[in-house]
Formats: sequence, C-alpha cells, structure tokens
Amino acid sequence: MGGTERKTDGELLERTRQETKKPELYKVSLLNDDYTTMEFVVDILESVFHKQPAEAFRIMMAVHTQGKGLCGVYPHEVAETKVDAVMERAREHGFPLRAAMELE
Ligand code: TYC
Repeated sequence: MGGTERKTDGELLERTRQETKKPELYKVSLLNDDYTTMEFVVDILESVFHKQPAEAFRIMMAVHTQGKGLCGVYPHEVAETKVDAVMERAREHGFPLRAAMELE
C-alpha cells in the first residue's frame, strides 16, 4: 500500500496518497562485444524483445557503435526473464552477448 493510512480504533478513516502500488520498471539493455554476430543480435531483438526488423537493426547498430542500447522497459519479473532468455540463447550459440537490467 503506497498511501498513508490513518486509523482510529482500527477503523480506516482515509488514505491520503495513492491507493495502488505502481510497479517499479526496469530498463533492459544489450551490451556490445566483439564476437557476437550482428545477425544474432538482430534475431534476439526480434524474438525476445518483439522488435520489428528495422527497429531491431537500429538498436543493434546503437549497441555496436555506443556500447549499450535500450531494448525495453518492463516490470522486474519480465525484465529478469528477458535477461535470462538473452543469456541462455547466447550461451547455446557460444556468443558472449550480455544483457543488463537497471531500475528506471
Ligand atoms: N560488435 C559486434 C560485431 O561487430 C555486433 C554486436 C552488436 C554485438 C550488438 C553485440 O549487443 C551487441 N560483430
């Protein structure tokens, strides 16, 4: 409960702030490396992050040229699942590709 509750004799009188809890959101980014192929990164962006091909290519190039690129913003559990999926698929294909999540 995000709001302050004032109670008298156990009875709820008012909630002065927000009633429902806003989920914390996490930014998920891909990190550049010298070995993962561009094609594999584009494929990850399309399959794990549901990007259209042109957007997937743009993000991949941003990671390639700037070291890091934002793939999406999600609640904690979803962000963790995306990071795990990237790491697992990269491991299966023998690539060192890494994903990171940070509180927005
Ligand atoms: N730098 C890689 C290459 O030149 C491509 C690459 C892009 C790797 C994005 C990782 O997250 C990444 N083959």
